[in-house]
Amino acid sequence: MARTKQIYDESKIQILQGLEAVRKRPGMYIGSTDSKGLHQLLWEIIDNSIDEVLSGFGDQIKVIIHKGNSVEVIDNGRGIPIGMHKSGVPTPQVVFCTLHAGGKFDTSSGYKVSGGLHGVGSSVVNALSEFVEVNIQRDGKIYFQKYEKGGSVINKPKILGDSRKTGTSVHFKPDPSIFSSTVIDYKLCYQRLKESAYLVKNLKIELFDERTNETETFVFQNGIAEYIDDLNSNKDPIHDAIYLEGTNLGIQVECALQYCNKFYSENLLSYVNNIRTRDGGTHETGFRSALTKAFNDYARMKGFLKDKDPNLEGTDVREGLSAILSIRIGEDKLQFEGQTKNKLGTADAKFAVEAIVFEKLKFFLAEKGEIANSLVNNAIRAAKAREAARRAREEVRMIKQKVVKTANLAGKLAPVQNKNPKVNELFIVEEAVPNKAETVAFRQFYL
Ligand code: 1YM
Repeated sequence: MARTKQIYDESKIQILQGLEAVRKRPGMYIGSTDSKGLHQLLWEIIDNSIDEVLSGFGDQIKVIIHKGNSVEVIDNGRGIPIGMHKSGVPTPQVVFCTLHAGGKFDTSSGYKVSGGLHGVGSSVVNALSEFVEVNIQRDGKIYFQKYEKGGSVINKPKILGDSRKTGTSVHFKPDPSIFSSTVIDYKLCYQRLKESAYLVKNLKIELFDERTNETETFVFQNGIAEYIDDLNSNKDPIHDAIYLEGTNLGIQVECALQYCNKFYSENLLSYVNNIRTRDGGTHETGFRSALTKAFNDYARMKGFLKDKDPNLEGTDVREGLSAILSIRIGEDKLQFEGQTKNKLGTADAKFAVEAIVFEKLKFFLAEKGEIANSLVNNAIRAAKAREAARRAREEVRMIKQKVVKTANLAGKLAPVQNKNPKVNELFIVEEAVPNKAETVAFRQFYL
């Protein structure tokens, strides 16, 4: 047997063993085998296309839901490298049939920045699919390779023809013996793809559902600034979205913020590598701290706050605020915390976000005096309201304490029965002669 053939066969056996592990415990790789897990397969493939866009190659992604609930993702990036990997296996086959420990392998120049399974996504999809068909346009040719039944290689990559374009298309059908449902949810795809298009500005994402002929195209030139406009459309925004961006400690930071008149509660959506961080983390901490600091500095510099005045607190400057914070961070620096791993733990993210948001917001406030003044006035109003509420709470606490202390009424007061403040009564019971109940006198107060 030729040496190369032997290596090829050995690799193939190893490959199948790897993918078998995924089929045995799919939950370990995609969380669950319900509809959420099913769609996770699709997000994994889309993430690879988004990574390619974020690396600077390609600007279009097309997602087609086919009639039998198979799905196809097409991008116009460089195309997966087609050459032979050092293990003696064609590179696409390594991508789709090997579980890597993490990160991309030798051919990789950059780092994976979108979410997902850190380089093993394509092989997990293959392991859990009835079939995967890969089309690669690269080096002037169209290459095709197919895998079936959880990753068995059907053919070596073959040339289908010539092409001047570049890109990758992955068509797969989730395995019904693994998933409780294999129905692809158009609405879910719509939402996810729209969110991705907001997060990667100028990326055109098309969605087409062959089952219903529904279709949609997303492209947002102004990215998350448009996202915030969309979220706040019914909240009466006070100003155009403020957009801040920069890179620090190798972390890309983007942020859009807008204050609104309606709905006072703060609304901060944060993302790390396009994945929502529902439980926040270090990036959010950095953002909040920068916001408070920038507003306080401005308020003091412009005389809104005098030396004797206390600083504005975080809650004051966040009243009525909607913000989107999106950061991109190399896999080597990624650390998640908490039970659901939805909380960013990377310490550098706090410093990077804090530095960029503070510096750029300071600049914005200095430039746009009119908006800045009205936002600072709102924050000062919030601080005053907070202080008034605190004083009122304190007063009530003091009165309660006083009443209990002076009358020592413990055990002698009962909660009021009537909720109407006009008819609430306080009975003070005086015992004229100690221990003689019949001599008890009542004094009635209207409160
Ligand atoms: C529809 C899914 O997978 N696109 C895609 C994947 C890769 C590349 C381009 C790519 C990456 C690199 C160099 C690199 C991948 N390549 C690899 C590996 N779309 C989809 N588009 N050239 C092309 O990272 O250096 C894994 S994914 F490892 F082979 F380089």
